[in-house]
Amino acid sequence: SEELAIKPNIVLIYVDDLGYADVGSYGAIGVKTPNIDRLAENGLKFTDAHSAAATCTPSRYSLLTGQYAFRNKAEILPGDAPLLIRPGTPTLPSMLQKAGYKTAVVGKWHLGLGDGNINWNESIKPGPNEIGFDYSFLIPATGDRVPCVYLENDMVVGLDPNDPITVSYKKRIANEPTAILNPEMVAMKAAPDHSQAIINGVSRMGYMTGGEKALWVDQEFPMILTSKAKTFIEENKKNPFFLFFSFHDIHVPRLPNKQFVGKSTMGPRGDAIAQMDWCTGEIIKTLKANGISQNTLVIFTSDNGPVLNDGYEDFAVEKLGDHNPSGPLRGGKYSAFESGTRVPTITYWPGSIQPGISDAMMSQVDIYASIAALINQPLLETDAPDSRNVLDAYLGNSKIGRKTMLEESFTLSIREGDWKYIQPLAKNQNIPSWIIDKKIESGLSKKAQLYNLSTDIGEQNNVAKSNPELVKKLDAKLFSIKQSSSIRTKK
Ligand code: NG6
Ligand code: CA
Repeated sequence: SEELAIKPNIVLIYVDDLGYADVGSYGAIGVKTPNIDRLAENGLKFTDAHSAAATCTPSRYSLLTGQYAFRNKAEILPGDAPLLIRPGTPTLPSMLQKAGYKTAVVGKWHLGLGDGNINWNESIKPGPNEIGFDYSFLIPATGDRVPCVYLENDMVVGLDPNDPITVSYKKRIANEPTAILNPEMVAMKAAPDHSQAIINGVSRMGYMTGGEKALWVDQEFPMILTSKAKTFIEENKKNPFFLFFSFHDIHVPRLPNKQFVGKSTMGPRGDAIAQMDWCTGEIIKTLKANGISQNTLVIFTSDNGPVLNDGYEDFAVEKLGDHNPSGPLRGGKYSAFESGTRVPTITYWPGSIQPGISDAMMSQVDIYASIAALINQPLLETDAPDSRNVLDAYLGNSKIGRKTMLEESFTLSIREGDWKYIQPLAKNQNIPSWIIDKKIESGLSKKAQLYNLSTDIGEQNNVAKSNPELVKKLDAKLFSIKQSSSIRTKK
């Protein structure tokens, strides 16, 4: 009907830590991703589309608020952090609710919950329901952080009141074992910073006791999360809906279901990609089976670039073979280089998006304003202040996305066309020691960096010295973005 055509369903498939070349259609070698490849073949595949930041929390913050993460000092959060997006903040799902959509988030959250000092045994508010989601089924933070329980709306799922949950990121709670004290209890060795609570034989960050019956089984994530997503789609097929399907894959700890073990040549990291591909296929199948594919815009993307060893010995490095998660790009998760934020991105909408490839420069911070434009939902000046309407590029009607684009990492970078400027660290700002320990190509430096991506996509030749005027200009542009008041209409 007419109304359905104006308000398509929106399914945002958000993978965790998926690198630019980690799927077949972007050059993967060690794993097959037939479902995602089919999306790319029948949809629009972007070659220069970015998450807003090189880590999870800042990226998701920007995606959901249309505001740069640095404006709210968004950083990777511990598992008991308060809700970062405060109730009353305009969000992508609350904008969609105003337009009559039913909204849901299923999967990894990692944006904090409550107001601090969470009691996991009671109703936990505020959470996603207070910032625009009608329904939520969550992994509260990450798989490597306690608490290891699902949260459905405001309550832990399956909690036994006689076995209350206690969580602490400061100290051991009782005399429970830890991965440091009892290494024999964990199958997969973890780094010291990941060696506190042992839950399901897996070492985690933070301490947790109780909630025995409510504990998740990591290997069941694909089935449980996919089935919650399917149910939401089926229940809402008659009205416009927004589903934020937020994978835990391929984040650590990588513990794929046995049906995916050995599906790649790369061990757990590759098998987790195969598992993620399967789940993606299930979502697409569900849309088809319910006769709503032609009426649903699917956006497939990732929250930041790839990482191999991220706290667990799962042989991601040893089993890589010829597979290069970043393809031609330099860096990865945490990095200011392109692979920190340039991620696989596909828009798929049978009948409405023509299959093809787009080189438009895109940032996820713009999804908010672009979707508002798609459904004709007016925004106030103060809504989604950093988000721009680049709908034509998302739909393939224009080859131009952003002219200037910010990339956030532990510093800020700015792209203008093929030029990329990475801001030097401040005098008193040091590279985090774990970045150095892990030998991550962070792109952080006390020196200004300028790269010409048209001839140097791998960011090998810093041409800042020979282009002082351009450096000055881009630095000034960055400064003006930082200073600008948060008003969307000011460009
Ligand atoms: C880092 C963790 C890393 C991972 C990441 C979150 C250390 C040294 N590293 O702080 O293991 O959990 O946070 O990943 O603690 S993200 O994709 O959610 O941003
Ligand atoms: Ca991530």
